[in-house]
Amino acid sequence: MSSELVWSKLQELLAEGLRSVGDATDENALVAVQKKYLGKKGSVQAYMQHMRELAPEDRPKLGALVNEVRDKLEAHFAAAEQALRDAKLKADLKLRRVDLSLPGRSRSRGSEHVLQATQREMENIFLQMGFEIARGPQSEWDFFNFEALNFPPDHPARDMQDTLMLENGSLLRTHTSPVQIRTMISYEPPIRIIAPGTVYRRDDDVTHSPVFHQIEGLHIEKGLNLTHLRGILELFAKSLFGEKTKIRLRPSFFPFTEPSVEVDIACIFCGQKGCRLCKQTGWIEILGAGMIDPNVLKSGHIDPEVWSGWAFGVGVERVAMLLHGISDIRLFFESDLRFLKQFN
Ligand code: FA5
Repeated sequence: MSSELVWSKLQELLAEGLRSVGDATDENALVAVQKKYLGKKGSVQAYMQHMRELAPEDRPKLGALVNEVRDKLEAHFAAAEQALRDAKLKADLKLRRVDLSLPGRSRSRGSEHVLQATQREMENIFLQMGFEIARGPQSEWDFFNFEALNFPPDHPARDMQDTLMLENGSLLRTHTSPVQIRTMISYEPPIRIIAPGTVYRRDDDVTHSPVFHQIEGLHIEKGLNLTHLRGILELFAKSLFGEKTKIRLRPSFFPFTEPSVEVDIACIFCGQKGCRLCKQTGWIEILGAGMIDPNVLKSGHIDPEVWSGWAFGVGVERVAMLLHGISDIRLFFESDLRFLKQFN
């Protein structure tokens, strides 16, 4: 083929390509045209095969011309593609009508969970009294959860708190009391801490949840006795439930305290006349407490001849139920917004 012929054929090809682009009415058609003219095996590229037939001085000209044709076609394709997209968008927008008179969609704001708020309120009371916050792990060793707290290996009190064992031999802690031992081992007395956290037990009814929260209190100082414990707990109950709130201490048993007590508050629902929530007794239990057993102080490397201490463990859910008059503990964990929103 002579070079003149190649030139004119290429010009024809360009004109034909441009026409085909103009005829393509949708994206698929455009892609097909693009492939036909510009693909690896496309018509423009095919002209390079004529290179060998040309005089050597004409060959660079052919390369330049093929490039020029390709560039022109490419620019045309890009413009056509954009035009098709614009047309599609325009048609799409035409179909949608924005009704400015409709109310806007507001985003609902999250808020603190009622249990979190209750825990914070309880913590603040003790923080104001000079207690500090300590924390311990939820997967705990038998030593801290039971052994150091004076539960002998076969003690029946372990059964009451039966819980999940983990593969590495630890367990899900059944109370926040292990933080007592961890704190005693790590700090020199005097010690005044509260330890809030999640605990786990094999419990499940309207007032007992398998996962719940406690706040442990621990005070170690010289010369402490039960009246100090009583004084602090009375102040705590009055701050939470009101100035007129009465508390009572009942003898109880915990392996790690001696003497041990269970603390009740006078029923705030019926004014002690007797109701469903206090089971007609006029009193509602909120926590366990006592003077720390000397064996426990020894487990914590503290000399019981020099130091004495008291401790308590209060249930956060129990307090929240009392504060808000809730009779089923499971409501806290169901994440039903109709229930949760009433506390905002
Ligand atoms: C204890 O857990 C002791 N560790 C408390 C303690 C600490 C005593 C320091 C002495 C010194 P108890 O099992 O009674 O005790 O639980 C304490 C409180 O946790 C209860 O009064 C109750 O408020 C709450 N509680 C116990 N079990 C559940 C449960 N399954 N669901 C919700 N709250 C619970």
